[in-house]
Amino acid sequence: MSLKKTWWKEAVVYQVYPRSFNDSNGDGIGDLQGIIEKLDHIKSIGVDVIWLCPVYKSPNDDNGYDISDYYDIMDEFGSMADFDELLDGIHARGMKLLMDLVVNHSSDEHAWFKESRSSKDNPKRDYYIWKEGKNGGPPNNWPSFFSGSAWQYAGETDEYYLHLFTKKQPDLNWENPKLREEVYQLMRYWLDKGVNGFRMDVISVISKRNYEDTPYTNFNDTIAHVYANGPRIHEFLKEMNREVMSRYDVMTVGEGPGIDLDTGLQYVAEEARELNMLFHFGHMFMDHGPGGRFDPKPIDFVEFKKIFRLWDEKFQSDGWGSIFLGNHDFQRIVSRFGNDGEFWQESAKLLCLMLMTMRGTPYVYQGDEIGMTNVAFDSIDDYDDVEIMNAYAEWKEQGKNLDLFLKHVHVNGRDNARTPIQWDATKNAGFTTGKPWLKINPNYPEINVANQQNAGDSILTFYREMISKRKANPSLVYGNYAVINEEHKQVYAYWRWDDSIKYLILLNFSDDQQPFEIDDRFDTNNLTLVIGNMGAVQTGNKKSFNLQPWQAALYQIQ
Ligand code: TEU
Ligand code: CA
Repeated sequence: MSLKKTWWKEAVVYQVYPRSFNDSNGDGIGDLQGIIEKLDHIKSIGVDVIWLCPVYKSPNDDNGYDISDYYDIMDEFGSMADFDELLDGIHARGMKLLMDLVVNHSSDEHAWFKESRSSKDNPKRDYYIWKEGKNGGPPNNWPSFFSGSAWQYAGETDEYYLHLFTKKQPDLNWENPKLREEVYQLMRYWLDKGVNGFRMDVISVISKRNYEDTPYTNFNDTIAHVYANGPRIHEFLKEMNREVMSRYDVMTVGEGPGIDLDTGLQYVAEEARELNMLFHFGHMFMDHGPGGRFDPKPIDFVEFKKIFRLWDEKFQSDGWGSIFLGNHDFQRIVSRFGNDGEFWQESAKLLCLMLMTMRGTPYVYQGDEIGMTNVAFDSIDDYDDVEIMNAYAEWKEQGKNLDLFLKHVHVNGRDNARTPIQWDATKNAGFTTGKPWLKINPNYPEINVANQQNAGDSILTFYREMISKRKANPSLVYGNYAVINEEHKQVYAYWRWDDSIKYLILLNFSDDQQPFEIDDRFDTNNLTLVIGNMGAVQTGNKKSFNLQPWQAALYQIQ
């Protein structure tokens, strides 16, 4: 049993990527008034918290993850008055708001960086990380997450600055106490406005090690052992908690590339007084080969289940987990982990039932509640994501096969999750009256909110029903977890239980019928189907089941 009960453990979170959510003024870009128009839709799903991706002023080199003013709203998204109206609208509906805190780096157009780069001795120089080059090149061999070197030469002072992401995202220097105080001040500003917490962007990499070359060729190893979990990370997060979070009733979730089972608990243990929970990436990077996202390898389903078990074991008596399968950085869940063709509806519902029956706070990414799928644009020119475009340029420069690259983008590119939300079957899926900033998935006439809104068997209806079941059964939140026959290659089955109630969850992650034998942890002679995506599972006797393709069921054991 997890220890203390609290609101953010019992919450279901809905992630909004504003640029693609809803456009209210016809400029083709989603905005804050557009979100306000759709708050009743979000509320209708039954979620408690909205995680809002960055809305601060930004040149949008990385769609808002490059912030040029932490105290103002991006022009394309509206004004601070719009933000205040949005926050009031969220609170008026009994929901809470998490902002996206991006403080590993700022934009190179931030006033701090403009001053910092101008000379070697200005007060803001050490807000960023500057090093002399070596042998006519960058200070070391660190690669950027977004292709190329993690260093950019700046002629004004004949030095290089560090940017783990794009060259327009210079890393902030957390060794500098003045910079840290700037961050705490901006955090207080938003919390004093009534914001209820933060999702903290790549928080695992804010403490840098020495600047030795990375010895690793596999990028994930460089992330884990060179960039993440640096020497002062816990000191910084404890200071941030002491100076800011401890003074508010807030929820914090740290995005933690490179955080693994050996390091995870240090960030979220109750006594650590750092963060409430984490996004780890064990299951999200497992199909990334040595070269990262565009060097894909198949998902190992047994490994997928093992990762969930190991993390659940890690947090079973301390700390807390997040449960997510997708977000704005990964392809659509029904395309990645389900079957977005023949079994689109069944598999979308199966993934929902999994998200809502695990121990940890579940996160729903915008559009997954209607089963939005990957998209396959014909040309690289139809794509926007800087990670895609930088990698494309690198493949081109290296003379690699660009048709193959486009195929990888169709499968793994982040823009799969960034096509505009499909509200209805009218022009531009009801997202905008203008030209959408990114093309809309051509399947919007078939997949949209309007035609699922009142359909009893729709994915949207299933999300609403499933989330209400989770909220009505706190044992699904705090109860124990034990996987059944983890080695089975197609079925994911597990028990959830506490002193008062026991559940059996059966998920057939395959296109074929699957006979499945459960273990005898509990007596299953008297099962009640709580919810399923296609009615009750056929059963030979009370221990052997015959699961239809993509069948999902939550049973209560009487
Ligand atoms: O993501 C960091 C991150 O880990 C992912 O970007 C992922 O590692 C990357 O796509 C490589 O495959 C956060 C934000 O979620 C992302 O949108 C930003 O681009 C990034 O940080 C920089 O702020
Ligand atoms: Ca707009």
